[in-house]
Amino acid sequence: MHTALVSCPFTVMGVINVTPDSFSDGGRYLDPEAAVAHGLALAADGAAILDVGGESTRPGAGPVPVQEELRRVVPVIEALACAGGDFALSIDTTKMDVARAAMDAGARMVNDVSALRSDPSMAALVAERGAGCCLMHMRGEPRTMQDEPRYDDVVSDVKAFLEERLAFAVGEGVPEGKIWLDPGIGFGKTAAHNLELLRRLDEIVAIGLPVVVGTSRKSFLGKLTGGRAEGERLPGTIATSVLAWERGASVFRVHDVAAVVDALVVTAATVGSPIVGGNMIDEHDPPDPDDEIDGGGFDPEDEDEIAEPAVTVEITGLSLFTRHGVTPPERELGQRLLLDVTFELTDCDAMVTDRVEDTVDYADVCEQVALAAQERSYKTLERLCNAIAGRLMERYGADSVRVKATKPEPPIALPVQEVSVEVWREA
Ligand code: HH2
Repeated sequence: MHTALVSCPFTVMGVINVTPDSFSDGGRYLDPEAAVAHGLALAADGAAILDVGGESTRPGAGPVPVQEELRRVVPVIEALACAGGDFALSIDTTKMDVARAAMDAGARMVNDVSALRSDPSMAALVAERGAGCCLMHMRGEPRTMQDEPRYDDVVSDVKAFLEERLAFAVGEGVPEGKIWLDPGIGFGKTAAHNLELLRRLDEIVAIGLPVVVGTSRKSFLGKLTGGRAEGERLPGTIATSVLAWERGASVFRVHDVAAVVDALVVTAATVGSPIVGGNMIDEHDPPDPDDEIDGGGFDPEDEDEIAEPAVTVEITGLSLFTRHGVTPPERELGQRLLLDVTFELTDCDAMVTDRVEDTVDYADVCEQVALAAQERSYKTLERLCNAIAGRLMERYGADSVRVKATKPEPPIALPVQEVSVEVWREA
């Protein structure tokens, strides 16, 4: 079992192609037993989602009849759901009948490379089942998509397409919090288009939903490296995944899970969020006994304990997308939360000096709250609030911190406007 030493602010989706003709691994997992064993190995390597597909989308690929696609994917999904584990199952299909059977068998997410265009009833099915959904950009259809692809501006065109598809899905009843977006690397795009999309991925990320990137083993990586074959494109897959993470992508659909997870863990640890006051946060660190120096009790001789003027900093309504929840799919798909934080400082020189440098930077506070909330997934709002409180105390030397997390329209049977949890900590 792969165990990372730092928290992982990303999700890796392992590819299971139950096909005879997929571009990089066609025929290897056509046998259901081989596909299931492969899926379990990918999960052990760190894949939080297993994406099972029974129809190749490689350029020039023809359609697979629905009965054949069902025959390929359903037994594999059933067996993986039965085997269980800390992963969610996704079905890579454009057909509603396949998506429905896959969800009956245990899939919780539909990865539709047509972005709900191929089958008009797909959106309603996804909404009705409360499933997650990945909307991907593709120009045309696999058979013809690589015939001289042209765009006015590939990034703006892809972004407009994804925004339109997002509005459609939401209009059909799929909650925004269940939707991921994917620029569709290699789907009706030249190598230059793919590179432009990766370079300017932040423009797609700006839509505000989790962005999926699938560069794994794709042909533009071969072209860029002097014609490397599919099996030799892992360095390119890693380079593009790391770059996409740095530009804001959060989900990576890959064949070589272990290597990509390692690369992203190291990247996140190096440039990412888990740094506080110069120290790497390690959940396994024992508490520091020096924290207990003051044994408590009021001592009138102790200047530190004489009441001083205090400053209260309050930030309300910070809207964030976080990965918390009780079930693995909830944690993988994430949900929107509103956060209110209040903290008290006795040591705030700005009260006297009136210098901006002597107060806290509110933008930095919001950033710290977002980093603490998003750097890993939590099962409970209590733990999430506590992590934020700890981060604020450590960074600003706050004497007390109050963090409130509010979840609008919680998924419970009775009509409730919102639920919230508040955690209060004192130094
Ligand atoms: N790429 C492939 C298939 N499905 N889904 C999403 N969301 N994003 C992608 O980039 C993507 C995808 C193509 O890869 P693969 O499944 O390995 O190949 P094939 O379609 O030939 O089976």
